[in-house]
Amino acid sequence: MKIKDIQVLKNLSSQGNETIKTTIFLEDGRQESIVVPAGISAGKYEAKNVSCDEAIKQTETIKNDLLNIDWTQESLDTKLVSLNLGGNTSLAISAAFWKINNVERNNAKPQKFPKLLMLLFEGGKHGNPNLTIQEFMIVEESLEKAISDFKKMKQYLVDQKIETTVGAEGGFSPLSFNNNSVLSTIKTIFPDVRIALDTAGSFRQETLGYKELIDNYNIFYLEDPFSDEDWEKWSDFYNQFGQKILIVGDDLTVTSPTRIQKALEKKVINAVIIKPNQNGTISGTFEAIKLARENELKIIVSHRGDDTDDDWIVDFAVHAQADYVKFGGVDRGERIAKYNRLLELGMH
Ligand code: 2PG
Ligand code: MG
Repeated sequence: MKIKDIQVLKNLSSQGNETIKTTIFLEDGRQESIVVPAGISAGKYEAKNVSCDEAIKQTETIKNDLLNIDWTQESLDTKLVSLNLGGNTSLAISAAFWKINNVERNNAKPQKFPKLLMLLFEGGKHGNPNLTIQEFMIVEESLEKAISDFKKMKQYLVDQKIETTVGAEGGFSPLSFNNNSVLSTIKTIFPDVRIALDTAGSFRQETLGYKELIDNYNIFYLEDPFSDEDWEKWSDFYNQFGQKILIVGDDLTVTSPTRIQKALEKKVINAVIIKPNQNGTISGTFEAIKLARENELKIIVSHRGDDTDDDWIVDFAVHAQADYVKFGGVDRGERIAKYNRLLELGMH
């Protein structure tokens, strides 16, 4: 596929930050755009982003190197890596190119529904910091049920006159709640539901440790229970709970084959978050997925805290046959965009 032109513009993300919208025009007349998301609680080993202005400058500077060459995804991505660009600059080009062949707007076929991690409450850097756990999610088998459960929780908060803000990813974030009140509320409303938590590597729980949490609540998934350097704690935790729950690397593994390999060697995870912008190219992201699959890790494809209206991550998740997806609560336009795309793909 030969690229005829690349355009790059400034866009705003869901947090009002500047990001890039990159459009690729092929010689055969096809074109696709991508608006790049960013993390709020980004891991320190992620591909490094550059400022929006710098990403625009980088794109303009290198684009002539990319024109009129017959690229495959792999050859384009290899070239992008060799150019040493910001993660946002390179992912935008790589993902826009990927979209051209892989995002079908009009004739999308019904697809298998990945299990959905529906976000109910959020705290940490995403919401009310009294909630030291960043994300409280429940596992759902259908979008319809997930939406109805989200609304049920909303109704409960309204009925109880609990004032709440909306967190960065569309979850509830009541100022009067702490981790315990969230978990007991979820348990009261959904006694049998399986709960997934992302502590984003910085769990501070006054009264309960992880063991009590797992025993008292129906926790089946813990993402980043420790920081990305605490290998020993991860390892002890895996030895204790690895047979019982999903132990998920996100900031630990940053969609990097090298970091995933290290986590496998140290035997600390049985599941992994996949976020293309942590890696910087689509081929690099698929390499991470391949390594994860070969080692029987569950795959969770995820949006970002500072996301955009772009919905291509849904197509990516379906294409990657993710076991689970994380697209936030049923609130805020950039999250609804993902759920609308699931609907368009016939996944109800
Ligand atoms: C996470 C993500 C998405 P952020 O930690 O899993 O929920 O948050 O993009 O802010 O890193
Ligand atoms: Mg995370």
